[in-house]
Amino acid sequence: MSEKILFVDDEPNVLNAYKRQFRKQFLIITASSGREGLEVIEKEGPFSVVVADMQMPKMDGITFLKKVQQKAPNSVRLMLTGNADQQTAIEAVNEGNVFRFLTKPCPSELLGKTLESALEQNKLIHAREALAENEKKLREANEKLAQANQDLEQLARNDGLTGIYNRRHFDETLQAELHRHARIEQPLSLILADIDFFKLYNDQYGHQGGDDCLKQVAKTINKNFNRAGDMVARYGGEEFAIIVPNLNAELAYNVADRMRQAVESKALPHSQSKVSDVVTLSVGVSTIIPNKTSSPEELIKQADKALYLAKSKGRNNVKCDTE
Ligand code: GH3
Ligand code: MG
Ligand code: MG
Repeated sequence: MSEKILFVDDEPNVLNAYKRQFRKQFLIITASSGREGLEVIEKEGPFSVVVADMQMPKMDGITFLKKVQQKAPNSVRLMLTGNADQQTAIEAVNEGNVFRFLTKPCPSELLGKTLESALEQNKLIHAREALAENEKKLREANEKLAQANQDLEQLARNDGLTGIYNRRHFDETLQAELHRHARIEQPLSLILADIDFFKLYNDQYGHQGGDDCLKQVAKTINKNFNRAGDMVARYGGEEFAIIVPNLNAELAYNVADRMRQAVESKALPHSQSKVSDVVTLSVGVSTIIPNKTSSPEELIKQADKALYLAKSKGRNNVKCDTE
């Protein structure tokens, strides 16, 4: 399809001359006033190029082209002017309202060449717009990708039910913390917490009830550990593991017992428990100042032993591996 060009001039002879000159190359539409020109743009736009005479009654060429700029900013605007108005025309170009101006009478070859470069300019505008649109799409796609990666990472690190860290992330962190504490020669503690009589809880309140209970307990435990470096994870089933850096055995016992009390104070009813009428935890704590040969298994085994002791000594209590 040929390019659409709008000529606006108050002299019918001039408009006819333009038509004759360019109708083979372009689709030429004409209007005899600024007002009519704006109507044509509304009905038949968009135009690649709009050419206006400067001196027209009622609405002059500059006012008209400024309106075109607002209405259809992608149309490239040209102005034809008599010698007397050159200064105004130059200002219009400098202010960006008009792409080029030509003096009247304009040799047809020059007008033809100027129309061609205006059409090039119009293509450039469209290409730039398409580029910006593509860049926007690319940016949006990148943002989505980054979000998806972040979600994936979180899925890999977090437990689906409770939202706290999962066993995999716990294993990695414990290994790293052991190395770090061997280097700084500081004690590292591992706390294992297990819900008392949870099988009976499930039997009484159903699996969904059990899941809700696990969520509540996980939240309560997580809130209890908020120092930098503390890490709470779901170790499996109804067991939770907490890595606590830089505390001696006595202080580790204290934070573990504070957690046990926090869960008990939450007062989640557990009618079938044999130690309480609310949900309670048995807790085992192990603390070591690791050396280069210390392994996670060692620390876990010690904490597990302490937890077993807590179970056998009546549940709803905290035991250390030193006992
Ligand atoms: P103890 O006081 O000695 O710890 O007894 P317990 O009943 O808590 O321990 P046991 O290991 O016998 O049972 C644990 C129960 O936890 C059994 C299992 O069905 C339940 N469980 C494990 N994972 C989930 C879970 O994701 N959701 C629910 N609802 N229950 C779970
Ligand atoms: Mg258990
Ligand atoms: Mg249990």
